[in-house]
Amino acid sequence: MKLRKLLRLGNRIAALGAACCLFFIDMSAQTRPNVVWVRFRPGVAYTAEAAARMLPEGMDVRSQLLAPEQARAFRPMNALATRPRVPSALERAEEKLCRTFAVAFGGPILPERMAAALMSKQGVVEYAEPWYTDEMHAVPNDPRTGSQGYLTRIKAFEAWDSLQGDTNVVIGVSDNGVDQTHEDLRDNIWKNGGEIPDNDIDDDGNGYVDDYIGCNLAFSLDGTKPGVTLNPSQSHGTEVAGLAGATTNNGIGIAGPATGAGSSRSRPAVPGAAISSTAISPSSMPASCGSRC
Ligand SMILES: [Ca+2]
Ligand SMILES: [Ca+2]
Ligand SMILES: [Ca+2]
Repeated sequence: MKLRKLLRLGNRIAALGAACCLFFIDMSAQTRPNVVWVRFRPGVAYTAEAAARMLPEGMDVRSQLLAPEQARAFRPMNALATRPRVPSALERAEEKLCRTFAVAFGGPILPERMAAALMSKQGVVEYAEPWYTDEMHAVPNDPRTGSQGYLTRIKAFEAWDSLQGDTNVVIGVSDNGVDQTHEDLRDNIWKNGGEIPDNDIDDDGNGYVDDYIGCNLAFSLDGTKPGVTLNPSQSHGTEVAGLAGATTNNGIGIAGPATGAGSSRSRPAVPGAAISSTAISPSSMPASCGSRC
């Protein structure tokens, strides 16, 4: 085996080992979420525009296996030909590819179920099936991951194969406070080790009093104190913090792109960014409103 090949294999094994620390690696056939393959019946659709007209509302054509202008089957016939030419095996295969499309859809619908629904349109659909892939991807065990379509769009699964966060990264969320007790956030909340909480002193001299778990810049508006960033309601700040840094692979709720499974500085360091909250508006109103008022 050549050296370059060996190095590539070594890197792959190392990545697999690192990924296994946090994620279950599924190397069996997977289905890509929110996308299915659809092959229309002959003559129904050979362009993305024609395919889109045949699809239910809310479905979008993402790609076509083969464009007709690239297929022999669609080259202009010889004007001097006296009788129809029998398509070759290659042309027959190309014709099928030209009416096959990857189709995206939204919502928490399993690809298998969407494919079955499309198969019921037997008049126009020849077959529909999930996009199976045997690629190796890190798959967290958080039960609501399947409803996080944006993870696919930002290629989070592919990224997690190579990198699962950095304990040196702290994500700042400037909003209306965060519920730091939330079961999917509490292990990823960053704590400022240089600050003593609730003593009305800026211990680390960074200009902010009691910023042990984030910083409250709106305390004078909501009658709290500078160090109080807890917003126990299901607030906008909590949602934003979860989208960025929910604890990943803890079997609870959603997965955060930054991963993290207990990366607050009071715990042993493991991959994943931590969350620090800066309340810039009273807890009773969203940050956007606070900035306008
Ligand atoms: Ca401080
Ligand atoms: Ca203090
Ligand atoms: Ca989670």
